[in-house]
Amino acid sequence: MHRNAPARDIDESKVSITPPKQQAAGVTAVTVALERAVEEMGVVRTARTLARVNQRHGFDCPGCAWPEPTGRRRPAEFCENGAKAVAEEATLRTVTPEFFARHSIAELAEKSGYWLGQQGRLTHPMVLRPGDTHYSPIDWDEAYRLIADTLRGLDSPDEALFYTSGRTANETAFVYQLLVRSFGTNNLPDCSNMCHESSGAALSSSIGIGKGSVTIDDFSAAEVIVVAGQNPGTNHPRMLSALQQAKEHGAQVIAVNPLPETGLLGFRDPQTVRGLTTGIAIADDFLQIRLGGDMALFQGLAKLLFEAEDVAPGTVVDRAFVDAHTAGFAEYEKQMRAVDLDVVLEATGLTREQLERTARLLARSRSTIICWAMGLTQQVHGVATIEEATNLLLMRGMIGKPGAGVCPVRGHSNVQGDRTMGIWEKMPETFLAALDSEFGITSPREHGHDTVDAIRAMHEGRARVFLGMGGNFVSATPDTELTEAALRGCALTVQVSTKLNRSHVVHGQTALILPTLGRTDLDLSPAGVKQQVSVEDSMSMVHLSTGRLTPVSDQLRSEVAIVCELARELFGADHPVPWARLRDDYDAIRDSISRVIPGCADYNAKVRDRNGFQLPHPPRDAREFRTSTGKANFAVNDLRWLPVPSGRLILQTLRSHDQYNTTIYGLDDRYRGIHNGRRVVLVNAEDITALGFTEGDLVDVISEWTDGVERKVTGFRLVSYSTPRGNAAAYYPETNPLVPLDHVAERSNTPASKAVTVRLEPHVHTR
Ligand SMILES: Nc1nc2c(c(=O)[nH]1)N[C@H]1C(S)=C(S)[C@@H](COP(=O)(O)OP(=O)(O)OC[C@H]3O[C@@H](n4cnc5c(=O)[nH]c(N)nc54)[C@H](O)[C@@H]3O)O[C@H]1N2
Ligand SMILES: Nc1nc2c(c(=O)[nH]1)N[C@H]1C(S)=C(S)[C@@H](COP(=O)(O)OP(=O)(O)OC[C@H]3O[C@@H](n4cnc5c(=O)[nH]c(N)nc54)[C@H](O)[C@@H]3O)O[C@H]1N2
Ligand SMILES: [Mo]
Repeated sequence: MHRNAPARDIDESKVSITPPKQQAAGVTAVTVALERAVEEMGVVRTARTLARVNQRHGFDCPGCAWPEPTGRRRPAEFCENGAKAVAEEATLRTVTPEFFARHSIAELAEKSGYWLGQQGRLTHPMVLRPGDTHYSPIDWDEAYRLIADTLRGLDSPDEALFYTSGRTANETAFVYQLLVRSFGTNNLPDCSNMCHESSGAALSSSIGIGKGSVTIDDFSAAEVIVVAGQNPGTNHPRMLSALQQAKEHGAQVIAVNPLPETGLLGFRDPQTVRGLTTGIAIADDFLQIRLGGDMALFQGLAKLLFEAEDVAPGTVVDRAFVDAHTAGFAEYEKQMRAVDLDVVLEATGLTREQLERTARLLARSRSTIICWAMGLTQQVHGVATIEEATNLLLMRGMIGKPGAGVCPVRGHSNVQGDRTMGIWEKMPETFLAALDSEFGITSPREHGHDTVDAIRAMHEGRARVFLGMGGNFVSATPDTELTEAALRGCALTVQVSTKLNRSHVVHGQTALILPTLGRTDLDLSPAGVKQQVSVEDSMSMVHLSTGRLTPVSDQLRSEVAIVCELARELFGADHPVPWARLRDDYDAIRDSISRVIPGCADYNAKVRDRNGFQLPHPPRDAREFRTSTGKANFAVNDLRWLPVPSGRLILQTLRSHDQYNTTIYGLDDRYRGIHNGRRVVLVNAEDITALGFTEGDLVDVISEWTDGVERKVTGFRLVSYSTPRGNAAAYYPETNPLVPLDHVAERSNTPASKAVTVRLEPHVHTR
């Protein structure tokens, strides 16, 4: 029924380029989604599976964290890329012990991430002992013993690192952090450290909570929606439906992006018949901004808004809101009035007309939402940029009222929930105290390592055990060469995974692969009772998710089971936490969640509500700001932007339309017109000429950093593309070797993956 996984790896010489697409979704999207699904799962499993995505009794789409509509759900509540995410997980291809016997580690290390991922679902726990050339099968119990023995043998619990990727459901996240804190460390780095950490840092200090303040319904009440640093057509396709509905209610959408992303400029809703035939332009205005120019944009707009207030006093600044609910306004006003618009124009690459037009729109709007994603967060001044976006909303009173607010659009489907459940290296004292009193443990108080610090700790020999709850740490993190050396220096690396990836191949002295159930899989307790998990979306809605597919192997265990069984082995039967009970009945976990996590009282009942329930958000619910001042804080920041050094380019590393982070679904970036390959670098035509190249040339890309280390990726094809002068774009994870570990956002320690200074050199063929 299903095709075999590709036997051959990527042949980049087959790459071809066509003009970028004018419209996203539509018929092609539906076709592509179904083809991909049928190829992986066969017809029957496809039909059964896709019908349950994001439905009330179904499972939460493992694609993105965009919320489900609160009212009537359409029969197909998923998108092309959601379907690909599901197919990737629900595939019938398998990676068995025979596969590992056939392929040595050395051989697998030569394969691309694409090839590894396409081989199928992992079926058995596997071990690689010192000196082994191949992984071999291991019993679950023996695997737990091996991990527990190694952990107990460490000089300090802080020598172990416990990573989490954002697919992990709430119940797993809760027991996982409980295990880690019971063991005695806060070393809980997660994918969020590389993702929306900057949003969390900015929003916590500005409004007292690191989460977005809008709900899905606010989109229909908004007059202006700014979408900055985000490519929803690819990464949050269902957001386009929300934007389209917002437009039907009269909203204006402004796209702020260095690239004219297809979804924002045109969209055909595949879920309506009309959408299949006629498309609409989502963005009413497109500000093609220079990389890193957003802080300047927000400051420039603030200046213009203050000037508009001078012309018509009392119409722009929401005095009542500012006086009642904010702190620091006078200083902010003073600083914004002093902003030099010429610098703003240079930093953004925009025209004065564009700036004024946008300011006029914002000045008139009675309800404004600002949405953003990685284009803003993965910048050295990402935190300050998000604070400026928030300032702009605060001065107009645009928080805590219908149709207005901050909207960081999250990535992984449960990345926000994981944080709520305690996956963070620096959870507050209130949380730790509640956890301790619920379970009779003593959580450590010292903050743990985030992702970047975890890599440093391994590299310097201060950490020796790495456990990954999902994800693909080696490929997702920056500075690939250094990170690989860091992991290879570990005594033990353990990956709890669904699919094969590079983190299984770049390993410590001893390595374990623990295969687990995914979102779509039926999860039965040892007594045969169906278990359900819960997740939180980007807008703080929590609901159940139930997998129904028969797992590809009877050896797979749920993430919760793996955590609880490991804990049992590590802590023994006398431990105060009832690990066996938590494993056997997730309701017991939820009961504890209800007592430990604020806003989760009565969790078991509320999560079973048809639409789930919404977690509290004081600014949204009551214009209450639990910050240091007790008010919303206007942040005051000196302007930062990214001048381009001469003869150099600033490179952003982003996603193609055919990948999920490090999981590569296929080799086409349909919307951008790239086919059959991924090693491309998109550069402005004038820069290609100015740098002495011709479109189609093969180049090496070398990043420049203060440490003088030469970081290089080779054999990339130059593609002429619409991006501001001095800016370039290429796909992650192929370009992660270029991102220096120390090149991070201030105050969030997030790798600045959208701001790498590079030079291009002709690629010399070596054979
Ligand atoms: N299909 C699919 N869905 C996904 C993912 C996936 O890989 N595939 N990943 C998930 C995850 S974990 C995340 S975090 C999200 C990521 O969602 P996005 O943030 O949309 O992902 P990126 O591909 O990194 O795109 C960054 C966008 O910001 C723009 N940009 C870059 N630098 C700047 C800048 O300085 N200023 C401005 N204004 N724009 C800039 C880029 O041109 C691009 O459009 O998607 C989630 N959903
Ligand atoms: N240069 C650059 N680097 C980046 C980014 C960028 O834009 N540019 N983006 C960053 C961002 S936003 C993020 S979120 C990170 C992503 O970092 P990660 O979350 O670590 O990476 P993923 O590629 O999403 O992880 C994929 C792997 O997760 C496993 N998996 C999938 N589903 C499940 C499951 O249900 N359970 C378990 N246990 N395992 C599962 C599979 O084995 C799969 O191979 O990358 C970051 N890195
Ligand atoms: Mo992310």
